Amino acid sequence: MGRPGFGRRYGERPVRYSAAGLVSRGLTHRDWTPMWRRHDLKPRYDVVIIGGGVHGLAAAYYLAANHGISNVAVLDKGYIGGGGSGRNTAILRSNYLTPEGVRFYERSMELYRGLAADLNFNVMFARRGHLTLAHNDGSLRTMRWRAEVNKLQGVDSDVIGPDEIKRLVPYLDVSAQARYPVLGALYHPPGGIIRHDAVVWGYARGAAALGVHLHQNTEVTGIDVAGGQVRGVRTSQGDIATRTVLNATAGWSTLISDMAGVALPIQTFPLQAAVTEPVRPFLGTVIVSGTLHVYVSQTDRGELVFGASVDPFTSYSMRGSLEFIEGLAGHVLELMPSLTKVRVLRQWAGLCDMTPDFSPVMGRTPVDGFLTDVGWGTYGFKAGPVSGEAMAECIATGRTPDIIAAFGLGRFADGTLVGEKGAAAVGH
Ligand code: PYC
Repeated sequence: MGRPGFGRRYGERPVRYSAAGLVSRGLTHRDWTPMWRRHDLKPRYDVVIIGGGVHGLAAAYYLAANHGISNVAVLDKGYIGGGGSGRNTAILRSNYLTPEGVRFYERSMELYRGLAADLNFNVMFARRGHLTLAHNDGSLRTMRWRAEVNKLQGVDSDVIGPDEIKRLVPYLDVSAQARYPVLGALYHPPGGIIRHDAVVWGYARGAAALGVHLHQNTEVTGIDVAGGQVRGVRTSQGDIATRTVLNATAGWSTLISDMAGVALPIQTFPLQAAVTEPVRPFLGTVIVSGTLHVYVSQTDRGELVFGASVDPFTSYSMRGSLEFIEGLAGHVLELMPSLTKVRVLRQWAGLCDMTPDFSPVMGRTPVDGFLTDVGWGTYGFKAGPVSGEAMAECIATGRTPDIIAAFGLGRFADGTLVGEKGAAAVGH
């Protein structure tokens, strides 16, 4: 797909980042130019994207970069990347359970691998290898199933035993005395972590350079629909006329879709996470234990990032709880008893929009001009690039790309669900 090139046709040329530029600015103390600038809300846009997270920004970027559509507004009621995109644990993988899921997340991995070069922005992708531990025969069976589906789609995944797991993660307790002994693991070498803020900023900068307007602190208060067609969006900063609206929100996806009269089979649950003080690098892989409801990775700075399953109740709360951190600490120590002295620095929560089959709701809806890219459950961040690419294509061409054909809203009426629960990092 041809790229129009930053700023050549649509926007302003951003500074090209390079090592030489860094040194020169260090020596001259010249300020960096802002990554995007503020615009007044225009009365009309070709496309309005609701949600300034990785999904909305990626869709805006690919609309401009791949299809030359740059009269686009991205609206966020808070700040860019302040929702799920800034609250996830930044794990990337494509070792899903269904062929549709594996293909989709693998395309995202491919885009993620090339993203730094594409956006000229260091998104700090680190290929670490990803281990999903099996503590019982049922989990081991699911891991084998996933490994076979993955291999058939060309994705590198295999089931390995405790000796190899120990070799990869020497600090993990794989002894038979553990409360939940490790019987094996699904090993996915291409999995890894990335800097989630950088992904968001990179897409925002890239989209803005191509002419997209980013409107922060702009809350959507209504969507006008007449004769089955979107006509406009009402916001806290004024009204916009448009015939195309993409709902790319997480947490509030049902509230936004309700404004257009499109009911979604989604319930929203908080998911809590935590980070420790930095410690010497000792954990080279991402580790997930569904049975213990925990996943952990170590950042390049040395912090341990932990996450859990979603809280067992629906809520829009984004606060951490003492029960969570107590439970998490116990489970982490069952896996790695030597971490007793590591101190937790911070905990937080994000919102997960869960669908009945753990797959997203993407594409067109019964309201013309109203599209959704929602229902991401605990998988949203991984899917940002491919979702943006596919939704941009869907908007630009009016056709549903094959890669998202299985994820349409109609599947809940047709009974053609895409069951992805078995690929969840942790039990729900
Ligand atoms: O599915 O890998 C995953 C995941 C990690 C954190 C939340 N979901």
